Amino acid sequence: MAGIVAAMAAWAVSELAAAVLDTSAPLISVGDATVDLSPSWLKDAAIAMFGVYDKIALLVGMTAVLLLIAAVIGLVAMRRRVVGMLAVAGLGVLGVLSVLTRRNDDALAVAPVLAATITGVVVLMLMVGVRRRDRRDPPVPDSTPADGESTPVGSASRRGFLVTGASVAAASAVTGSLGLFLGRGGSAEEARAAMRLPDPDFPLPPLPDGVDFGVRGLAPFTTPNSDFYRIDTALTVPRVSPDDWSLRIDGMVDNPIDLDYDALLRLPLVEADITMTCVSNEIGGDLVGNTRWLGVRLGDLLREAGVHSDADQILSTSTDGWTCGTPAEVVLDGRDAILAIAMDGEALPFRHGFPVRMVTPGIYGYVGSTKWLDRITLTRFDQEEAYWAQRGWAVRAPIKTMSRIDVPGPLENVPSGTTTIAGVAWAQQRGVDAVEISVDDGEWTEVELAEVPGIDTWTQWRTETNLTPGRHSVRVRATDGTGTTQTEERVDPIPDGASGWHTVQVVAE
Ligand SMILES: Nc1nc2c(c(=O)[nH]1)N[C@H]1C(S)=C(S)[C@@H](COP(=O)(O)O)O[C@H]1N2
Ligand SMILES: [Mo]
Repeated sequence: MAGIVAAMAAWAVSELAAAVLDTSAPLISVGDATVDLSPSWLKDAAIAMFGVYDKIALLVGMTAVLLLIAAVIGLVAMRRRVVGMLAVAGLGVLGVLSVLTRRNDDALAVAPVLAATITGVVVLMLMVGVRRRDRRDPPVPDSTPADGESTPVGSASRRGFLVTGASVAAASAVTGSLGLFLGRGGSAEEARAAMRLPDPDFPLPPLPDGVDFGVRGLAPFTTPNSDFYRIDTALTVPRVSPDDWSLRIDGMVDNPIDLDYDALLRLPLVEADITMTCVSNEIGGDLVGNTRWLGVRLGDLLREAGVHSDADQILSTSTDGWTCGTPAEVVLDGRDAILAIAMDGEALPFRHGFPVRMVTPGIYGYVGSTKWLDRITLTRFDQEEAYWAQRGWAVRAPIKTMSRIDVPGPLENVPSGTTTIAGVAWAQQRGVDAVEISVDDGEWTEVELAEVPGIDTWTQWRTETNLTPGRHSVRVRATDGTGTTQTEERVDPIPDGASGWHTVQVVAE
């Protein structure tokens, strides 16, 4: 109990210190460092087991482990005070190290760890001291033998210890909650809520009427922001206020650029319809979403900065330290690579990168779509490696042509006779020219395609087919704007995206 109470107090003080100093809470930094240091197989297993709850699972597991360590340190400290204190100091050093590896640009982030360590030592000494006093001067019990040696360690003799422990725990709960409340990023929330989106200087025409078949169960052409998939390494969603946001573009450029949020909004604002896709998306998976983005063309900014001809990588960093390597030629080739401030007519949600993120059409998210953008440095692939490149993923990763069956769902029962089959297909930067389906390995037949606003979005497709009663398999494949048909060869997402044809089994009755 001494150890656990000391850990609670240390946590509470660290949260409050982090909130007051406006830096990151040590628990989160330690969690982030744990994620970074974990081998890929462990991360994959955690994602497979906990799905979108993987971050919560990590925090719960980490807290349990820390409390266990704290309890052991408490027990040790009761016998050997110095050893207990040294153990707490050791944890402090580990904390400082993990904070430094995560927030090397923010020396203040060390302060909450130091505050937590000192608090841990003080509370532990206090608890040990009280326990020793309880033992030395046991209250004289009236119903137990008066023989000191055989006095059972009863509740009365623990009173001082229990009262102190409960008080510290209660104070910690209040302090910690206050810290969490203050550190919630309230100013960023208010700023986002109060924001009025500027009108685009170069608006797109409204979406064509025919982009959406409106088939039930088929992914809508525009993914609502609330349904947009989220993939990132951030344990807590960064909450950066536009007032605190600025971007530096430096490295291999003639004129480094510093830009705050207002200056960004004064640049020409464009709209772009772009379907974003995660490289981890499995065949038939839903780590893909489409929307209309609002932002500033990154290529124009880079031309203003004057990119050196031998710089081939745009290394972007997010406020939480994640890095992304984008091929310079991709952003400079004229496509709609943008610094986005809004999606689907709304300021970016915090989960999707508020206040500013990159969106680069045609390449997977991990190589072109940095959220919570902080810095852009022009460099070379042979000099610097970004986060996922360090972990074995490809450096250049154009999105592969892919098609998916949404209707009917897997193993869904459908009425026999005429049945609707529908889905989406994407081949960003090339466009989708045709989609075909094959029932029970029969002939490929072309299906109807919905309209699209450009080559960077997915395309809905549908057809009616006749199914006899019984079980059937339906496959789909797309052909992109260059005339190349999606490959049948099944490969896993790592290192540069899954390929293969999506097949669903359906039962007609
Ligand atoms: N800061 C930051 N940006 C990031 C990531 C990240 O981990 N951190 N993940 C990338 C990946 S892998 C993808 S697929 C897209 C997903 O963007 P979304 O969560 O808005 O859908 O964000 C990219 N941008
Ligand atoms: Mo991704």
